[in-house]
Amino acid sequence: MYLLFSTITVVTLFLLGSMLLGLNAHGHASPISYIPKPNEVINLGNGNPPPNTVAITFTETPEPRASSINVVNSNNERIDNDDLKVSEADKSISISLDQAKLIPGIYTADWLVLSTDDGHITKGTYVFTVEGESNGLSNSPNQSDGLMQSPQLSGSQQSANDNTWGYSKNITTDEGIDLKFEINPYVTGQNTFNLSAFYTNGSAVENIRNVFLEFNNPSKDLGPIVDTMNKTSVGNYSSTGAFLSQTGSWEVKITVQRIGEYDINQEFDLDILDR
Ligand SMILES: [Cu+2]
Repeated sequence: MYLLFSTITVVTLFLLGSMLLGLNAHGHASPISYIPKPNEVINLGNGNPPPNTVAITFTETPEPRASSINVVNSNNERIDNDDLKVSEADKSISISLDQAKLIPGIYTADWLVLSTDDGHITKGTYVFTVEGESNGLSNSPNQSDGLMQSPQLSGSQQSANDNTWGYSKNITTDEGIDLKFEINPYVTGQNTFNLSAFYTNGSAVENIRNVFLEFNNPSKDLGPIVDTMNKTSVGNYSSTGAFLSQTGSWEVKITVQRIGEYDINQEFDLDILDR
């Protein structure tokens, strides 16, 4: 009896362990490809057609009744045709876009899928940009006609040059690391983000594995939009993208992943004005 009991216990524990390992080992329905791509800039001026769908392919099959894509313009107006299609064979979901509404601008795609394989929900947000001179509504960063007089500059904001407003924030962590974070220009649309990490004695933080940015705009139900910054030199990271796709209050989260030490996490809010 005792032997039988322990055999059953061992088998049960083994099965339980395998299930737990199995659940941990796979990544739910994770996106593996996107059309358009995250952060893609589609230039109509080069003869490219505007995108007619947003399509995302996953590692697992999405459940049609519990999956969605929403595509909004920078005024938070939906520009898709609310005709979600799920291809179980391709493990993909897609939605068509209203071509009449696809003027040059920044578009945010918000998706949610329920995996039929394990019942887990995953969701995410990404941004793409349509550029073109055809109708004078371009949001191209090179155009200056959308930029107005100086907004009320507060503490950490500063004027970067005649055409753009920059944002700069300095944070010193408890362990004596100075983080300097900059956004240029400091308006909606394509921005350059820079982060430097130096010890207060002036030497660069060398053991950085990755720097991630995460953006959320809860009042407009956007995000998390995540980005991995590129290393430009020791201690210096940069990335470009239209992550701040709409005006309003955004939560920014910076994660500096280090080799052999804890992550550095910083969170703060931004108020983004229109370009
Ligand atoms: Cu899962």
